[in-house]
Amino acid sequence: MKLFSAQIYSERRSQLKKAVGSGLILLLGNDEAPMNYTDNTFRYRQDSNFLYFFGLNQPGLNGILDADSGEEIIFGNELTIDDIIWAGPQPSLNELSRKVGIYRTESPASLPAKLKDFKGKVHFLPPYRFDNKIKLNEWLGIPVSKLGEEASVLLIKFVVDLRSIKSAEEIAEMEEAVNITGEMHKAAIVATAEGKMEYEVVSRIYEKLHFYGAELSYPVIFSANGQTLHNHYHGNKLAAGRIVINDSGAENAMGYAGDITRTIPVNKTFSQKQKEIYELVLNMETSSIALLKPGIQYRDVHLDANRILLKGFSELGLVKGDVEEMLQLGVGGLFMPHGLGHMIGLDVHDMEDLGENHVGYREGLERSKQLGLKSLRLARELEAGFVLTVEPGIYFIPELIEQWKAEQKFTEFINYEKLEAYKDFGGIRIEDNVLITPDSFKILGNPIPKTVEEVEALRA
Ligand SMILES: [Mn+2]
Repeated sequence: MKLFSAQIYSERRSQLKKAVGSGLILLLGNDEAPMNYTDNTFRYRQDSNFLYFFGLNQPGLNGILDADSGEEIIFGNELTIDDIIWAGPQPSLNELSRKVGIYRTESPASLPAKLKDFKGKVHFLPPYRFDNKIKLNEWLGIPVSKLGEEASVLLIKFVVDLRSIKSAEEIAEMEEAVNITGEMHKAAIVATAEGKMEYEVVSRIYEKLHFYGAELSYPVIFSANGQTLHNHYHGNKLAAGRIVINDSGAENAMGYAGDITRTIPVNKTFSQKQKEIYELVLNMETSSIALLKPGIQYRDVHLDANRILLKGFSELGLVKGDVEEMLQLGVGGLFMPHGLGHMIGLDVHDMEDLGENHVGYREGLERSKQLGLKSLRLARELEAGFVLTVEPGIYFIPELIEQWKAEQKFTEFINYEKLEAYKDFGGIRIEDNVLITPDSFKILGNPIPKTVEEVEALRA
């Protein structure tokens, strides 16, 4: 198991205890999750908050931090001879805990009494796994349905503050995750060909992923029906003239995520019509990235990407009228019904378990109800040390176009007649992972083919 130095974890915990001030901070690890019976489990994934503060990547652990006394304890079972028979020799919990700066371990059986006897407030984060919900319910006597609202907002806010700023060690891990992801994407571009099944190309993505000892950071989206935003079906045959969206990413050994999207022509080259839309999405992506620096609101960057889309569509004759008015009304939502990006780190949507608004919004910054803008996960002002995705897209969703047309929505702006010719177009998305530096930005990882020329060169 790869770990940062004990000092890094100790400092994170000290900062958290100091910020919370008083009470007991309870951080639950994840257990194994059964697939079809208890001992046949899904791939194990530790909770990201537990990883961040305790580093230990194994099931059966919980941690407490006493903000008053300073005491830090990991609860978990010590190895038995049965564990060694079935899982082989391994370091003891006590030895492992010392590697992350924890000098006291106790049996899981002593945790409920400790929580019950504690006189002050017990701070916990919103649970998302059912077994952890049951544990909190039993230990704290809070109904399962109330656990979300009873979670400590104070703790959530300080965890978000700490995890939002990535250290140099974390950025090195993220570069590695993006570099493995880049290899997956290059393999997919090379493997894409007319007549192949989508899953054949997906198998090349998995091959690279596993070659580098990584796991997926989220289920692969690889589809010739890229107009469906999260399309996990891989059973289509790649037909001439289609374009394929590949949105896939690696999670490296320490749990850091990459999240990259490229769009690939099934033919060896993009058609003129595809190229026009592709260049527009590329312009949205590179222009958005060029704006990134501390202090800028990501909501404004999202809007600027939409402005570029609307200007481009005006030139293509797909929309007409005043661009600023269309931007205000949310006309672009028809073509990009999602947000420009999100924070990324130990989670692909970083800290989404703690609540999207705690991560991406701030007091006075309200979430819009408009299609597109309402799905913007990150809207707040950026700070140095943030890592986020920039992922504009343009999609022609026949059902959505039909619905807006039937409702006569924005008929003064949208040329529905001309849109007919795009209903079988599919979708295009381009995504990179970007670090906010003290005065600008840095795209993480080695470059991955992105321009029309680069993608076509690799397809050839
Ligand atoms: Mn993403």
